[in-house]
Amino acid sequence: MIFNVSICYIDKNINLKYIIMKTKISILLSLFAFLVVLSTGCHRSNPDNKTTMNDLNIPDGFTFETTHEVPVTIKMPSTINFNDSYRSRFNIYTANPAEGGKLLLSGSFDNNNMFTGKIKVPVALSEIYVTTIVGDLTVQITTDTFKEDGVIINFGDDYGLNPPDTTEPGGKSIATEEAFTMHAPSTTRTGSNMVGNGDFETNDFGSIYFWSTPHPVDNRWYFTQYQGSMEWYDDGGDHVVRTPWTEPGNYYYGGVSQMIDANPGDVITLSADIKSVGSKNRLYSWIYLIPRTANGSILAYYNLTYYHPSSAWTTKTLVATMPSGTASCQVLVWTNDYTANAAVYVDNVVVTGPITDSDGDGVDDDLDDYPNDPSMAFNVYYPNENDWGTLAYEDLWPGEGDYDFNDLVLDYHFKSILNSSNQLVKYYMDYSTRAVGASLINGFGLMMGGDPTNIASVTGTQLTENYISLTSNGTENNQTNSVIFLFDNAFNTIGASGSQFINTKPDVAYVDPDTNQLVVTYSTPTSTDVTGTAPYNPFIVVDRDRGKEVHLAGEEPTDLADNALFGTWIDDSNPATGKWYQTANNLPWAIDLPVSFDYPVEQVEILNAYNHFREWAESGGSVYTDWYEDNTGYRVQENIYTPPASK
Ligand SMILES: [Ca+2]
Ligand SMILES: [Ca+2]
Ligand SMILES: [Ca+2]
Ligand SMILES: [Ca+2]
Repeated sequence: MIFNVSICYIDKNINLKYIIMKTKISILLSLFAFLVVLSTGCHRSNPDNKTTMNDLNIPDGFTFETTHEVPVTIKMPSTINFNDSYRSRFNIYTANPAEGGKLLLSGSFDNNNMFTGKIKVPVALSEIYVTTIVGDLTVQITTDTFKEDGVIINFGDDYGLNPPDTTEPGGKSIATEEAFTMHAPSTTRTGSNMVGNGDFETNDFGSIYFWSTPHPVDNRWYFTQYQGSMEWYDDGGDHVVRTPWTEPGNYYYGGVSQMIDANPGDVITLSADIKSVGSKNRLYSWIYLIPRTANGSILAYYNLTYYHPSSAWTTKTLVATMPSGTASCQVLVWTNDYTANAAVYVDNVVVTGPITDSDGDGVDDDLDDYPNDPSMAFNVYYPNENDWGTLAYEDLWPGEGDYDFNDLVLDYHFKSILNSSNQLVKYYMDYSTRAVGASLINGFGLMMGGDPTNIASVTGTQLTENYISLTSNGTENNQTNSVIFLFDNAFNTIGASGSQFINTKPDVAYVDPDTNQLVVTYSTPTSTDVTGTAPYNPFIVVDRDRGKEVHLAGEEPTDLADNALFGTWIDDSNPATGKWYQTANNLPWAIDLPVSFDYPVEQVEILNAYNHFREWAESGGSVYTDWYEDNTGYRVQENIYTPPASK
């Protein structure tokens, strides 16, 4: 073991930093060798004796991404008319928010009833939870569950436009055999119930011959009589309506109907709890919104199918926009029951609408994060509503670093504000320099897509060194894209420790990091398709040399990078193939993590701090996608910098 450990250091290439720090190296090496000898991590974690980054076989094209962009399409039912005055909202969470899921993204639907966009999520995240006005879904997002066009989520699968049926749907494809299990919408519903006796606690029912027989708007339910009648039933103290328990010929179809007032353009939501008792194989149910004109003519048959209802109460939700000419709307629960000693049970019918949208931006007040500001609608977050991410850099590019990824360790959290057309209006980036394991003076910036003149202002930056030239709106001069500099001297963003190496050496005083906030405000709201997604294209500028940029692997430099540096020293960037900021072995100079990263101590290569980094990297990111987490056996704790407060 000791021999292996020695190899780690004897083999290491001499680099610039070693020369600069020559006097401190021998002390550090002996201290470090001592620490590693105490540890069994290097030996245990590297059965192939791959103890340096240069030993790794990294597949071409792998850029050390711990996150990826997943294309997502959300399709809403065709019964809803999305337009400039109605856009509604979806939310995407890491999991069901009722079970601790964290908000990632929100947005609205376009005039084609769709959202099409990208979400940036940890590769390790295997599913997301999507909430909309029509229901909630858990959706798989692992790369083997979607194709090139991404994840397609269709909320309209069980929607229909046909009149109530009187023949058994037997031969038809069963719409309820869904790929996904739809849950009742968690979206807040405001407004009073537009139907009377929605919980069926009162035994007051009128009769109509067939579902189409006219009846008044009177807050009262009507049972159809054409082929038997539904029953009012005491279900263990809770009253419901159900199909006949025993009907002549075991052949029943019919329903319960109520008429409400409605107007053109009203967005009406109907939900009902439905279950089966007895054999469900020949039980079928539908919920209908049937808008009618003033003289009773039918304008549409908006419906949602629920075949073979579960024996557990399930909430089904139908949303529709009332068409031109609407004066009233029939709320109908329609059922087919072809089985003796079995029934479809219905309870808790709730009808709400129309929506209230005080600022007229198309997003209901109760879904609008800024209900009185038409220029803003949604708060979205990165990495999510609660957690911080980390950017970790090596700063000797185009020379070789020591792969401890602590020359600059910058934590960040984005809160962005979108308008109701999903355009970026403003963002806040909280940032905190946690470590500067460097002797060079480095700066940090972000390149975003889009014309810099779309930006009104940039605040919260710390520029003191006079090598960054800004335009009047605070973006960098002479850039095609929007380049925002947060700081030009990382040492100014963290206090002094008495050493050049701040928060990377256990024997040097700890500096409590500050948090700063960048605020970027747009004058022309810009689609996130143009700006890209947070954290955009972040980079450091090394040693106050503006041309010397270090980006994440695979990310393009800005217009002000010195192109003469590409392909020099050990950099193997090749603009022709899109290879950027990787060595011939495909090693990077920077990594981005969707968590607040516990980085290695000074001069410990990352693969000797994280036991599964090697497998993750050599697999091209397909195994141990969560290598950076604090799971059992994942870390060599003594090789990871631990602030004294948390020791
Ligand atoms: Ca009830
Ligand atoms: Ca609104
Ligand atoms: Ca608003
Ligand atoms: Ca380093």
